Amino acid sequence: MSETPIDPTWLAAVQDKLKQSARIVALTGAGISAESGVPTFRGADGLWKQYRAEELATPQAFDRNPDLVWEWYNWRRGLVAEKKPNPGHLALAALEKIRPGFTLITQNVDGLHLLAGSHNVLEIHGSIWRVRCPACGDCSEDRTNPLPPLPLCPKCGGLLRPDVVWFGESLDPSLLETSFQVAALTEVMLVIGTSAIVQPAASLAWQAKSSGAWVVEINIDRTPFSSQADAVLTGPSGRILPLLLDGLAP
Ligand code: BV8
Ligand code: ZN
Repeated sequence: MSETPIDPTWLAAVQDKLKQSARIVALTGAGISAESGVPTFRGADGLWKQYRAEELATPQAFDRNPDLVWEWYNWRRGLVAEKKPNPGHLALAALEKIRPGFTLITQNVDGLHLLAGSHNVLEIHGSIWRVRCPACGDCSEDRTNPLPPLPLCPKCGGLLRPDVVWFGESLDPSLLETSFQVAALTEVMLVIGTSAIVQPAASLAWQAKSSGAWVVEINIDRTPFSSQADAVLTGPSGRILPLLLDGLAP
């Protein structure tokens, strides 16, 4: 596929801004994992292609048909288990090493940022690798692949669920509060690979912008946030993020 050139002027402008900034936040969505082979939600190969979010990623769907919901999560866990972080994930892990004031907020549940070596990560939609027992509250990482069709809690025998945030469920209040705080205080926010549709995550970009941060959108496409961004770098994040880091490396 011929690569569309990244606009060098804007690339240099973003590199300069990152050089001058101590407090940087990245907000990532499914697009940053696309080059690792993880399907996005709304893309052509999207996870919702043959399903609709309402049928699967909601508490009602789980109550109604836990077998189908667990079948979908087991399929996703199997798919993600073979995937590796791509240069975009690795660039953000490198950024954390050279900028202690860097915070990574991700909507993704695939765990690829942690696998890439990022530590200061706010997984605001949870993790597909954790399971939680609604009956007794037990919550742990479990990479068994696949899990039984209806996995049961080792502590109380209750039906486990994926430790992710479903549509219609509130996000973890402390994670959300921290996310909005860092968004309000950051000098630069990189909004990477998200369609900026899902709330309240998408509002973090607007929060940063309205608090005076310089906001950069990195995406292969336009989004509802594009017109708000101070800079838009159009292209795959796996190509753009390493270029941004090149300019920053000490
Ligand atoms: C909440 C975990 C309070 C699960 C996810 C009506 C009733 C109830 C709620 C609502 C409602 N209307 C609106 C809402 C709020 C709702 C919402 O936002 N709905 C949307 C659809 C409008 N939000 C909620 O329900 C949230 N909770 O509001 O609680 C509440 C409580 C009760 C009642 C009402 C409100 C919970 C939202 C969390 C849902 N869980 N994931 C799981 O994964 O199984 S969301 C899911 O979508 C993922 O986390 C994903 O990250 C997220 C967002 O999608 P994106 O990451 O942006 O991915 P997408 O595919 O959309 O876009 C990919 C982008 O990447 C594209 O722009 C593409 O161009 C780009 N791209 C592709 N390749 C590349 C690339 N960019 C760069 N490089 C590339 N190579
Ligand atoms: Zn239990």
